[in-house]
Amino acid sequence: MSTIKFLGSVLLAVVVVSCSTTGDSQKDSSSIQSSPADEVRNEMIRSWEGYKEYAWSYDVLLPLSKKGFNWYDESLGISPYDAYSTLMVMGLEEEAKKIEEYALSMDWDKDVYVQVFEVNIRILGGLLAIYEYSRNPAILEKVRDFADRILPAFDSPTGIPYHSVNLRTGQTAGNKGDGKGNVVNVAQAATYLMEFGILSYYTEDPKYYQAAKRATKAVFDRKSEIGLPGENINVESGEWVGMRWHHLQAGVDAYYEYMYKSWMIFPDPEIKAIWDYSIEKINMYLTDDFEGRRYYTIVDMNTGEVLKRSVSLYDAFFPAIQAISGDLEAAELNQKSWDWLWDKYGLLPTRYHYGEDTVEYGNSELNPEIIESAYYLHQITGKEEYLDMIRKYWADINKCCKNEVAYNAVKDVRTMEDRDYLATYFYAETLKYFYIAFAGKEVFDFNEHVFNTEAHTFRRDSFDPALAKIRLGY
Ligand code: DMJ
Repeated sequence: MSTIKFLGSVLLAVVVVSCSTTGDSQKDSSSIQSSPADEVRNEMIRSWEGYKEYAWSYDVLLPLSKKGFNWYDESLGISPYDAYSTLMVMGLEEEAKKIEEYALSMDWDKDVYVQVFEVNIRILGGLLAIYEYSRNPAILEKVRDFADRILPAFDSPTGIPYHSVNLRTGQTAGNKGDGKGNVVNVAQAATYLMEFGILSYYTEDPKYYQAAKRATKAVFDRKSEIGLPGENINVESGEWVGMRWHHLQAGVDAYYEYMYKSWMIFPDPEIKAIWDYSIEKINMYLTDDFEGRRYYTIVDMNTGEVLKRSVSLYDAFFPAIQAISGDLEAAELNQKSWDWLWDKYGLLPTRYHYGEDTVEYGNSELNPEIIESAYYLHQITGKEEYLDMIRKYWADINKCCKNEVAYNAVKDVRTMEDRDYLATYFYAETLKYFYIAFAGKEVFDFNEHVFNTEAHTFRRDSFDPALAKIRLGY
């Protein structure tokens, strides 16, 4: 653990200073830490000040060395896109306005290859959230410009996007790093229905949603005889590559998440049919009740045989989707297992082999999924136990991972050794879910919103179902 851990007595003073530097005088009373929601909000202010002071214009904050880091040769300035909707939800409009101006000043004519999946959920999702809140037509033009620069990636024989695309030239590239050529995982192949649907709705141009839908169908249509997709697919041949296994983990997760969530705002019957079919297969083959706990496991896509009793912290998104799609019993059982694993280490390890009770990858980037699911369950069931879980997660994250500037990842949850990194989704998701869980319905009404997979927030009533049918072309 870092030697520069935050002392309780110092907290209030730092927060007061931070609040006064944001210019958001409208809610400065929060500098008096009267509630957990205020505490989270103050930590957002402090952590955002940390990014601005040490890493502004970089993609990511390195909070221990106090500098910035870029994903590529050129910065995309990702963190602000991820911070915007959280600042808005917290009522920090003046800070958010600065990000709107920053977004307007951004020139996307950059000679850089970007990962289509990652920039879609973070930058396109973030830009759409800026438009959702501001209704600034110039922002919509920025969104369209950015989307048109990544759209060439979908021009493949299967309709599944290439791994990366050059923002200036539209040239595409496969995932060369793994030596497999034009290969993407299922999440990279088909996590576009929400952002592209929202963009089609606002621009009244169906081409975005149609590209996203074609990609989702391309994956779904290649399911095995027992109805399961694989994990990695060649975008040109449509062949499954590597291990023929299936799971709900990173590499697949948001494929399922977007089927259900996009249908919530854009009731396309074809997508609903894909979801209905898929959830039945998940329940049939992936469900694994092991030593009294409910898991969703790794199986052979062709036979359904369990290949490895292992989970990753990303899979903790699933209780949220189970809960919102109506399977509360399974959602609660599943969340119990995640909470049990959290208690074992005081954070979730990236990968845990529950069959052997061993940690496979011990690192944590303070990922949001377990908090997200506890939040959904609290909202949907009203049970206090889920709020208690969230209180515990907040206390533990503050214990392990708070530093002088913001928060940091850990190299291993067994040692809590610090890692000098703060993922951009800590701003978009982790702090947002804590805040809205504590702040309650008056501040943020769960039933009125839908979240993209990076937790960018959209009002459900922004999208009229009859208009959606026309604008998205289904
Ligand atoms: C986020 O970037 C998104 O939620 C994505 O879908 C997978 N998980 C990370 C955070 O863990």
